[in-house]
Order: sequence, then C-alpha cells, then structure tokens
Amino acid sequence: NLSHLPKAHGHRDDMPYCPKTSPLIGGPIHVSFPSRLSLAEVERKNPLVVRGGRYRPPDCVARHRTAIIIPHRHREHHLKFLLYYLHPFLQRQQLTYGIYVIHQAGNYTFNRAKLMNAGFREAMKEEDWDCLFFHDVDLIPEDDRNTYVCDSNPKHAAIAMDKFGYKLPYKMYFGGVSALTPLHYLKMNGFPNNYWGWGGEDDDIGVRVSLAGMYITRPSLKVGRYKMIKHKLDKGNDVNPKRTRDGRADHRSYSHTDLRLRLQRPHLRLLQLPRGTAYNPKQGLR
Ligand code: UD2
Ligand code: MN
Repeated sequence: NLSHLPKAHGHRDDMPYCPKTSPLIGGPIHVSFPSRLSLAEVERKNPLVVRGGRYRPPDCVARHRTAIIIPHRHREHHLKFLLYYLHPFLQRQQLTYGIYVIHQAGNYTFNRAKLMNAGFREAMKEEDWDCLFFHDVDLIPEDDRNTYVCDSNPKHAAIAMDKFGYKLPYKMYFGGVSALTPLHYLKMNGFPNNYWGWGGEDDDIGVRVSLAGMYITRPSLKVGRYKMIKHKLDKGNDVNPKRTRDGRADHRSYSHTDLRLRLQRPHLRLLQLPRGTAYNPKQGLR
C-alpha cells in the first residue's frame, strides 16, 4: 500500500497498469564515472524520487514492486555512482521501487550477508515488496533489459561482469546481484549470519537455494552485464579464513554435492510452509 506516499504529478486513481514491456527501455548503457558527480546532481536528475529513495511511475500503475538492498560501509564514492545509474534504470523499467542502503556501523569486521538479512527485515516492515534485489554497491548494470523483477525461482542477475570477462565464473555462483521474493527468502531461511569478512557467504546462499528445493535463474549473458567499479579489499573486510568449512579456498571446483558438505551451517533449518501460504511480514523471522 503506497497510499501514504505523495501522489505523483498527474496521478489518477483510474490509471492503467504500465505496459508489460516498458517502452522506455533502451538496451545497452554506456557506463563511465564522471569525476565531478555529486549526490546533489543525482537528486536534481531524479525529481520524482521521494524521501526514502522511493519512486513510482507517474502515469501508470507499476506491475512490480521491488526493493533494492545495498550492504554498505565506507563506499560513499561507489554509492554515488550506483544511485546515478540505478534510479534512471529502474524508472525506465516503470517499477515501483525503494532503495535501502544498509550501513554497518563501527569498525568491526564486515558482514555482508547479515546486513542483507537486516535489510530484508527492515524493507518488509515498511512495505509489502514483491521482490528484493540484493545489490553490491560497486556493480553498475550495463543494459536496462535486465529487469529488476523476480522470477518464479531465485534469480542471479549479475551473470556477466567485466571482472570475470563477462562470463559466469562457475555454475553455482550467486554473488554480486541476486533477487528473491519474500517467499523464496523464507523457504531458504534467509542468509547465513556467521560469515565475517570477505568471501563464502555468496556460495552458502547459492547452496541454500538448492537445499530449499529451488534453482537459480539468470538473465542472458547479453543482458545481465555489469561493470564493477575497481577497488581493493576494504579495511575491516579481510578474507575470511572460514569462508569454507575447512578453511580451504578451492570450493569453486567442488561439485554441487560436495558443496553441500562444506556448508558452514549444514544444520540449517528450513521453514516448512504449507502450499499457498502467503508471507506475512508482520510475523517476521526468528
Ligand atoms: C565479491 C562478490 C560479492 C561478495 C564478495 C564476498 C562480485 C562482484 N561480488 O565481491 O557479492 O560475495 O565477493 O564477500 O564478485 N562492502 C562495503 N564496505 C566494505 C566491504 C564490503 O560496502 O568495507 C559491500 C559492498 O556493497 C561491496 C560488497 O560488500 O560491493 C562486496 O564486497 P567487495 O566489493 O569488497 O568484494 P568483491 O568485489 O570481491
Ligand atoms: Mn566489489
């Protein structure tokens, strides 16, 4: 229910649904990083975005409502570029959306997956989102046909990144940008909270998807393209020696079955939801 939001200019209650495919989509996006860009400029260019990073199309009712969850600390410079590209990108897709920057306070070791759990919880408290995109702050989508809408199964959107030569690095890869419905998230019992520092949490999440009886969908290589803003490993995000259960870094070559054995939380509990159960955000998660 977005009725508490100010009505967009020209809003009428009898507005039609937006078309199934947005006429504003243009395909490939040229991504560069202008050195003098400011947040004020981003704000000026997106006059219809309201407080909380929220938007809905002014002249049609969106078919999809998507929350973007961005784990964040000390990356203001990257965030500025992401917002610069992401707001117009989502608007061209005629989505109702909200962008949530989930900031880790203090200097303790970074924990990306835990931040995403917090983001899910906070976003669902605010709004009945039908899709959540978990989004690295430094990944800029390069084609707006990569629609930020959920599939019937968990979606890995960042299939083709410049840093991996625009190829999927390995089949079970689930890092960068991924999309779940609230029901997907509940079925896999959310994300692990115990990966401190860099690495492993994305693979754990990928394994949870399959343990919950779901599979990973992806856009095509042509469309799921991203540029990663170049960076070094952050302070406070050292490589996690426990990113695989036995602390070895060769999990990328494991088969699916082996990966199962190497989960940090092999005891993960799956929520059993009866068929057709609707997720009630007020109940929250334990
Ligand atoms: C890869 C994955 C990422 C994650 C990570 C391992 C890609 C493109 N992404 O990212 O999804 O699985 O490996 O943990 O391969 N962050 C901060 N501040 C910090 C540290 C991290 O904001 O101090 C956030 C930020 O959103 C960043 C993300 O965490 O994009 C992943 O961290 P990274 O960019 O340092 O790691 P990277 O590029 O190897
Ligand atoms: Mn990165």
